[in-house]
Amino acid sequence: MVDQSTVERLKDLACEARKNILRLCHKGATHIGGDLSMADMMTVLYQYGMKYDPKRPDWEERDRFILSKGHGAGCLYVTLAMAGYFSMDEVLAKYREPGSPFGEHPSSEVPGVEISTGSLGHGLSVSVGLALAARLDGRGNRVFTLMGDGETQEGSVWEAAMAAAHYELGNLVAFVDRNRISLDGETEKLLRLEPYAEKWRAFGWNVVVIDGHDIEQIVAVFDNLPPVDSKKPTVVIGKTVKGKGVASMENDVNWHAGSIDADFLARSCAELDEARRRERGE
Ligand SMILES: Cc1ncc(C[n+]2csc(CCOP(=O)(O)OP(=O)(O)O)c2C)c(N)n1
Repeated sequence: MVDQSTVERLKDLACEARKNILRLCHKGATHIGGDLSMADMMTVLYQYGMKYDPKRPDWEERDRFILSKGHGAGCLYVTLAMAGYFSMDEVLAKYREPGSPFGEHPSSEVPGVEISTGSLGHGLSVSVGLALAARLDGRGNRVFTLMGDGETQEGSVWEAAMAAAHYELGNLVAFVDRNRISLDGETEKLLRLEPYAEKWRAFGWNVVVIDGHDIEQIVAVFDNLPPVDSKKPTVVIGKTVKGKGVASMENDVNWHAGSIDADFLARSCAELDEARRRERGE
């Protein structure tokens, strides 16, 4: 079991990540609701679970990460900055500037970004290819991807899910940010996904359902991953809240994307700090 000091460190980092996400949203519009819902899973991925070296983004043995829900670029840039690929100041200076690689969707020109994404429904297919290549090359790395739940309404996702099971890709781990809201409404009203875990299971996947904001539960996912040479791909369905951490944004479809002013930024950062202090019992 993981020690409490690691958990507290990760919680501090997740709080810092949310504040950085808000800073970025003040610089220029981001997909803020989904950035905030994926922040805990992304923090644990990069600060606990994944094998990589920010000084050598092309290191052959690195775990691969594909942000399939490319509109979550804001959270990805913050996560990569906090992981040491570049500085947060650089992201804030360059975000959405003409000619900058730090656009509203991630480009492979950004260090640490494996492929450009933003057109939904492709990340799992690419991840299947990368996991298969790792197997064929005899490499021991894993491939991680993160999808939006609305994104998994795309048929291409289920073709990739079939292929992953067919090729017995136990080195593939897909996270789903199950915040139950898409661009313009609730996933279950737009195109029903439930029974969601059963669907993945029926496609031959190892399924883990967690609270996607509970750091201990996310850490436990990594502590209990099946061996890299096992035969079933793993999907982690993280139950999350869109806009998590900023009360006025939570579960509000209107905050799928947007920008915030300086006053909103200051208030939300104070709200996040206060929540973290309460959590620490201070
Ligand atoms: C192929 C494709 N169709 C439509 C869009 C427009 N779009 C951007 S975000 C989004 C909603 C995605 O919802 P979800 O995957 O649940 O993301 P989250 O709620 O986590 O932001 C849509 C439809 C797109 N980027 N790509």
